[in-house]
Amino acid sequence: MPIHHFQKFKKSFLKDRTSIYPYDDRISYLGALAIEKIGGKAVPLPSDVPYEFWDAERLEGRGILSMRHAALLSGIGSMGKNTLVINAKFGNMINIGAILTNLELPSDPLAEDLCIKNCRLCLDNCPQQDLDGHTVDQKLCRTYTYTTNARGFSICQCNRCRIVCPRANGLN
Ligand code: B12
Ligand code: SF4
Ligand code: SF4
Repeated sequence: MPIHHFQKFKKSFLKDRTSIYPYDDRISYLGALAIEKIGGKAVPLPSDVPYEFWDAERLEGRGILSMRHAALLSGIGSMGKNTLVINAKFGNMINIGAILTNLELPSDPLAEDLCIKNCRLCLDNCPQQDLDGHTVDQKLCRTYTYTTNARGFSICQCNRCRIVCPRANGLN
């Protein structure tokens, strides 16, 4: 998302569950079309649902691809203890999209670790205490975070682990 749009709509970006991901998916789709135009094969992957795996009892899902791990390996950023990817310029306020392709593309070098060594702000501020520094207890996070507002729209009511991070907006 262009940064001036993001600054203007940050509050709704954080709460939104329904219109941001189609926006991401559209960028991946356009990227895939661009790859096919130059002769490659390309499949855009969904940035949120559908899941590849779902455990209804533990409310635990996995995407077709873990975009955070793909982002780490492609040099976009490093992983914070809140499990979110931190980019040097945009912090953890990035959403990630992915395209599978048969083009052989050179990778960027891995990014430097931006998570602050002795910091625990995200862990200590999570209202559900569902973060352990490596992973997240999805059931605890989901049941607290995802809800509907008075008008029936699906919203994210918690982003504490994202907002409290001193790297939330990058190094600037
Ligand atoms: C399921 C899901 C959730 C779940 C689980 C989150 C999670 N951290 O995995 C819940 C509902 C809790 C969630 C919440 C949120 N989510 Co979410 N979510 C996803 C989704 C759809 C799949 C992630 C997944 O498969 N997780 C399961 C596995 C991979 O995670 P794990 O068990 O922690 O993995 C550990 C091990 O299994 C192992 N491992 C597993 N796979 C691999 C692969 C490799 C190569 C390696 C080395 C290791 C490894 O290492 C991991 C760390 O210990 C992704 C989109 C996508 N397709 O990636 C978005 C995504 C991760 N979510 C995102 C966001 C923004 C959020 C929220 C901020 C939104 C909100 N307020 O609801 C919160 C943040 C909560 C948090 N601290 O994670 C963004 C993250 C952007 C960023 N900057 O990193 C993503 C990437 C969506 C996107 N397209 O941008 N989400
Ligand atoms: S979104 Fe909220 S409940 Fe979920 S891990 Fe982050 S701080 Fe905890
Ligand atoms: S709040 Fe602190 S510990 Fe958590 S991801 Fe940000 S820098 Fe790392």
